[in-house]
This record gives sequence, C-alpha cells and structure tokens, in this order.
Amino acid sequence: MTILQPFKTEIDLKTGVFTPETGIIKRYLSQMRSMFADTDAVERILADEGDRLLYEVYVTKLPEEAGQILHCTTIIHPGKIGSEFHMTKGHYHARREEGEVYLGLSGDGCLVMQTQEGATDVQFMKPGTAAYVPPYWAHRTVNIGEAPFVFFAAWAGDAGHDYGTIERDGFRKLIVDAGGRVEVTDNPKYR
Ligand code: M6P
Ligand code: ZN
Repeated sequence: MTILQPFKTEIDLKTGVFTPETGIIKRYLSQMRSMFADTDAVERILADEGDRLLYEVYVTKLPEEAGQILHCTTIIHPGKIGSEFHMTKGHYHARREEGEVYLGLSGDGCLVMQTQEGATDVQFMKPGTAAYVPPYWAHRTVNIGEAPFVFFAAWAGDAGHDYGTIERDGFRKLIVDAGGRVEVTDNPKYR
C-alpha cells in the first residue's frame, strides 16, 4: 500500500470549505433528473430557471485502497424539488462490508439508510451529531432546513461507491415538506 506523509486540512465548520482545497465535486439537478419523485417538477425547474447546484463535496486526495481513511465535507444547499428536499444521490459501498461515519457541522439534515434486505432507517442530524452508517446500508443525506446542511464523512479507502443500484431502484423512503412539517413517506416509485 502507499506510504504517505501525515497531513492536515483546515475545515470551516460553518461552510465546510477545505483549506487547502484538494478537490471539489459539484452535483447539479440535471445529473439527478430521475432521482426525485416529482419528475415534472424537475423538468419545470430545468426549463424555467436552468440547472441548479444541489450539493458540493470537498475531498481529500487519497489513494482508494485498504488501510487509507477517505474523508470529505458535503454541503447540501437548501431547497426542494416539488415537495422533496434537496439530497445527495446516495450509494451502497461497492464493498458492502465497509461502513462510514458522519459528523454534522452546520444546518439541519437527515441521513436516510436502507439495506437490500428491505430494512430502512432515518437519523436526524444537527451540528455535533455523529451518525454511523453500518456495513451493508445504502446512505443518502437530505437538507431539511433553510440554511446549507454541512457534514464531515470518513470511510474506508477500498469501500468504493455503487451508485447503479440506487439509480435503478431508488430509496424506499422520501423526505418531504408536508405543509411546513418534515415527513418521511414511502417512495411510490421504489422498485
Ligand atoms: C458523503 C460521503 C461521500 C459521498 C458524499 C456525497 O460525504 O458518503 O462518500 O460522496 O456524501 O454523496 P454521493 O456520493 O452519494 O453523491
Ligand atoms: Zn459511503
């Protein structure tokens, strides 16, 4: 495995910005067209206001190999697509036996999880919440507030991201705004 020099990163706890910046991933609505339940709302937003930046990920550049601990911050901007709150794509780990740890830094969010055996779970997160994604659980985060939801994540270097399974099946649970109340509902399109 790669032998590295120790290093550190300064993280702005409010904004999630990494210094030095070693990489940033930006995800737009156009890249998640079919992931939101209300696909009419998606197409309306894209036509009326153009593309929308949903979330950003500040990553450390580390080799994706066993023994390394990858880490990043994610910033989900506030907003909704129809009644569904802005969220990440979500994924299983390619190596299902690898878990992950999250730490809420700013804003309000929730962590939606599920297993391929049909179990579901939702953990609400605020600054200071450490949430654990055990092995075998797919995970997606959602911004349920009016400010950016920012959290730190750390996971095994060889875990890998399996996006395909979620792209095909979706998540069983949706996080929606029901007239000012955050509600967990069943996804009518779950396969
Ligand atoms: C968390 C971690 C990252 C992930 C990011 C965005 O910070 O789980 O590995 O990349 O969220 O989520 P996604 O990759 O599902 O878009
Ligand atoms: Zn993960």
